[in-house]
Amino acid sequence: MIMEGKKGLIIGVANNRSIAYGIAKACKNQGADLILTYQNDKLKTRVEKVAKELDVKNIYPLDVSKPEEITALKEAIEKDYGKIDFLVHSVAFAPRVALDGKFINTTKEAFNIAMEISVFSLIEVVQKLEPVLNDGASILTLTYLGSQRYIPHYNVMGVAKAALEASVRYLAVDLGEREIRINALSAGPIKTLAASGIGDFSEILKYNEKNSPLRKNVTIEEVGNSAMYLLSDLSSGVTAEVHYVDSGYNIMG
Ligand code: 0WD
Repeated sequence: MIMEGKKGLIIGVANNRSIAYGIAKACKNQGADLILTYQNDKLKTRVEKVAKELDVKNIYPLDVSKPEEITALKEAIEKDYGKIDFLVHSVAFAPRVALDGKFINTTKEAFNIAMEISVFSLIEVVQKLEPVLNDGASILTLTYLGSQRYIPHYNVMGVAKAALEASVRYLAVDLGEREIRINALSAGPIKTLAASGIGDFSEILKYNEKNSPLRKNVTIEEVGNSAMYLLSDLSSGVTAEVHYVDSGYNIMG
């Protein structure tokens, strides 16, 4: 059991199609003790269901745009668990209008929201939760190839993911002092709630399936297993990395 004895917080489960759910399940199957959060009351029942299935004792409210909720979460973890060994940030958001049409029309408001929820949230969560992370802990965030290349409709989210990947590199140096690692997992396209906001998403899925070396799309189980490797001691020499789990699509010209 690779995750036996490890406690971890997973942020970003919206339902049982979420990438974060795939990661939670993989970690649970290998013996991890999990803590989950829910963004708001609307999503609470779904997260409760997942918590029951994965034998999770506590779920906590966390809207990453509310600093007081991040602080409250840190205090709750400290009280209920002491320290934790891994942390998953699987959260992103941009206003729907910004994920269709032309990038050139991005408004300052959409830009700021995308950067706040999808990038700054990682920095703030790590900043505020660092005291409850054990030395040698592992942090993982989720990114997408749209950070490196033009992907139709991904627009402002591509810019946000580029900033997210750069943030991982800068955080890695600060956290490395305590042997805490941080990596990004770049997943291929998967049909989730968040993905449904991206224009022509089903076309992207079909194109990737046809054109990736493995000729298939990845599943949340595959992403979950690779994520578990990055969260476990098996990857103790890996930090500041962007790891592609995309059927190899990123190498195609
Ligand atoms: O193809 C995909 N689905 C890919 C997703 C390919 C590559 C990367 N990713 C990334 C996303 O950009 C995101 O960072 O994976 C991460 C997880 O996304 P997901 O699993 O595709 O989507 P979903 O199941 O919707 O989970 C994302 C959740 C939100 O769901 P909705 O759809 O309701 O926004 O992020 C959470 C929320 O639960 N979230 C927040 N959590 C706390 N505070 C906030 C917030 N303010 N905003 C969104």
